[in-house]
Amino acid sequence: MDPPNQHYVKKFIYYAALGVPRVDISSWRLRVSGLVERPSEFTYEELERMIDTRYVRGFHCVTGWSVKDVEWEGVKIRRLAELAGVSKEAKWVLFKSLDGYGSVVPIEDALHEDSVIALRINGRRLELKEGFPARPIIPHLYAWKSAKWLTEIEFRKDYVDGFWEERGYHERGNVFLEERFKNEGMSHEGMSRRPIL
Ligand SMILES: Nc1nc2c(c(=O)[nH]1)N[C@H]1C(S)=C(S)[C@@H](COP(=O)(O)O)O[C@H]1N2
Ligand SMILES: [Mo]
Repeated sequence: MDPPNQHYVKKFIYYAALGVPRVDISSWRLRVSGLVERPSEFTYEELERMIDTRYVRGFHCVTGWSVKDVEWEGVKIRRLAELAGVSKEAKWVLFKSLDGYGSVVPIEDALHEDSVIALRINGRRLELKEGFPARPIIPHLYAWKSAKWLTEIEFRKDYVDGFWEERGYHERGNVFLEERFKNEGMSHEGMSRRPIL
């Protein structure tokens, strides 16, 4: 199903609103924190061994461009949540990145069976500009929710803005419901400026 008011482009437009960080994969960890019984962390190798999901989906930037048929491989967020023992109190998930970027999604969206921490795209590891080592992919939400260079998944009771939510973008961002902004009448100027390639 094609989402409303998006147009397909051949290639990704790479964004790095806070710059491309330097990644040292031997010290990198993915932490699972917040309202969990067992705060946890995973190395890149551990996550690679845990890959349990592969699918092909469209990728949709809220500014209107989409890429058709991207193949993703990753670990279900639901599984990481279960391993950490997420509390029933948790209502929101905050994704935090090495560069200081963050995004927030409702817990139901994060625990959807297609919601993964993606390590691989189109049959290979993510490249640095693509968010290596890991980024959340929730195919039915706009792509700003997919925080590149992810380091932490925080389960929370209360809502908090991430980078773009603070700048007026929607709390959930469902592509098919066109949840672009918290309020109408915003422009995409900030997000469209300065793609890295
Ligand atoms: N860390 C970080 N993650 C980010 C962004 C960013 O600027 N920094 N941009 C977001 C936006 S607006 C989109 S559309 C997608 C773009 O993914 P791409 O750069 O792989 O094309 O990444 C999202 N994740
Ligand atoms: Mo975007």
